Amino acid sequence: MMTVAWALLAVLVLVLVPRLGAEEIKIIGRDFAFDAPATLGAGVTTFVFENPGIVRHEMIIVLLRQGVTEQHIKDAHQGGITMRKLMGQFGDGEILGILLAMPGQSSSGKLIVNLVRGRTYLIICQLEAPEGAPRHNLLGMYTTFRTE
Ligand SMILES: [Cu+2]
Repeated sequence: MMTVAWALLAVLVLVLVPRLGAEEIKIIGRDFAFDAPATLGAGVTTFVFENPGIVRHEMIIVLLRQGVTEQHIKDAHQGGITMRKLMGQFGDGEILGILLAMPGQSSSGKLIVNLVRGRTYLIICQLEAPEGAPRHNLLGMYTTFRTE
């Protein structure tokens, strides 16, 4: 009887575990732009981050408030907005997470986000590398994606 129970448990683990963050999405952070899908499915999603560039990059994921579009974000960047102001004006809550990657490497960690259907998310790098240079988002290192 115990053997049957363990066998059932093993089957459950095999069936259920891959569903946790099953959808793995690779985001590429270049000097200075992101390659990311324009739309993603809702649900638990695992993000990995790859940096083929020559400077260090990050990818921060932010849920945007309802009604905020990529154009709002573009316009804000034209005005040289800071990350703090960007979050205050357009963010829905805190940042969802962050991954960092050294030049020519992938992030050592992954980020699991439960994406909500019908929303817009921002991916942004606001690092200042090399030091004293403009922050990467002001050089174009941001993008948005929609969920469906
Ligand atoms: Cu960057």
